[in-house]
Amino acid sequence: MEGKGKVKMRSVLIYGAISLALVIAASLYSFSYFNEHGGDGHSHDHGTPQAQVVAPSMKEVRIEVDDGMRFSPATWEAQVGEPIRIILVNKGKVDHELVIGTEKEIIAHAKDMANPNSKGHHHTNEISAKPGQQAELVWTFKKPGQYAMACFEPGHYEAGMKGVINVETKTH
Ligand SMILES: [Cu+2]
Repeated sequence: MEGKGKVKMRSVLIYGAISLALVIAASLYSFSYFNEHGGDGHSHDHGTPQAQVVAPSMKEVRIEVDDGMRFSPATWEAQVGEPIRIILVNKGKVDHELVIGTEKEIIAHAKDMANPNSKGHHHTNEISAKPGQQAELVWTFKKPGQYAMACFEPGHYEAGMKGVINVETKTH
């Protein structure tokens, strides 16, 4: 009985920590939003990423892009259930984006982008960065397998701007 109580207490603590992190992340997010978008009259909504919960211990994957139409690294590993802070750093002179998902989802997205009627359609699995800027997204893979990332700025995907993420089940 005592053991059960302990487990419950721990989950309450974890829940509290997560809520706190959420509040902090949300305020940081809105702060940076105003810094980036404030006053220039250019409000281009890229949608709110899936989650903005950034814990200090969270695994980070920093992906650099430039106008060479490549992600660096283009291949990386992740584990199922592990939240990853994906940081897209644009060192090029044109906009770049990172769309993440299964190969199927990426291809569906490519088709969607090619359809002129679906412009302005944004997803939670997508971030974009202007030249010299960076963007980030917290992402958790739910199942093992091979996933893909791609940039759908016009012509980029076709030029080879794509990558692979190998997701494995955590082994203890
Ligand atoms: Cu690109």
